[in-house]
Amino acid sequence: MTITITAFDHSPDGGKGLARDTRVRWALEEVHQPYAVRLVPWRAMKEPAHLALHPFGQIPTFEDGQLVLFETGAIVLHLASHFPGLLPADPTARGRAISWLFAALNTIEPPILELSNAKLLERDQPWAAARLPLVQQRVRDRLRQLAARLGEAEWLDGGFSAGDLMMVSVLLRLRSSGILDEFANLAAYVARGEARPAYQRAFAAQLAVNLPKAPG
Ligand code: GTB
Repeated sequence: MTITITAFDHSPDGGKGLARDTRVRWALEEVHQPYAVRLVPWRAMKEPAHLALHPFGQIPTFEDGQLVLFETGAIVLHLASHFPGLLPADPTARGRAISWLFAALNTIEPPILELSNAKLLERDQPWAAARLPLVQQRVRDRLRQLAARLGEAEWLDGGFSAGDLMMVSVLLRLRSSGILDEFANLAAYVARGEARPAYQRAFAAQLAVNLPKAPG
């Protein structure tokens, strides 16, 4: 049975790899599982066929036979639990890696999303300029803590894990803000993640979908 995921047919980022199918593609590449991609136009995301797979009408989804998953955390954890390569065998190390996976999604990603919202969705509000520094500060506070924990280590806890995959994916969203580069060890950590062959394959695959088409 071929694993099938869904992705935007046109990502709003034009192929920068920031839409969340990239992290799922990356996990699939790390565990060497072939997959198919069904591209979903914006309109179709809110129609019954897609809502049956994803209650919130979002991408990505994951199908493997009868199993249908949504939420990138659940998808990456599922892959990491079923195939070798993304979680250590030792139960305590495995638990810590899973903690980092959740930390990426529940502690680091929320303020980063707030920053995106403040810059894009809320920029025309009369209070937008006053609020932005507060939101930026919340991101910096979390990054300072994360940078202190990472120190000069290569990955967050021993070898590369699903926790690093998710943390790097989340931090990538910050690059255009310049805030990531204020933390040299985090910027280097993200670059190490991007340099992994599995990430490169995932990035190239999403870019192939989103590259502007030549006229004619
Ligand atoms: N918590 C869910 C998960 O982790 O799976 C969040 C899924 C999600 O937000 N999906 C987005 C979506 O489907 C696409 S990735 N949005 C449509 C909708 O909600 O109606 C978010 C995203 C979109 C675009 C960029 N970008 O252009 O830079 C980055 C991230």
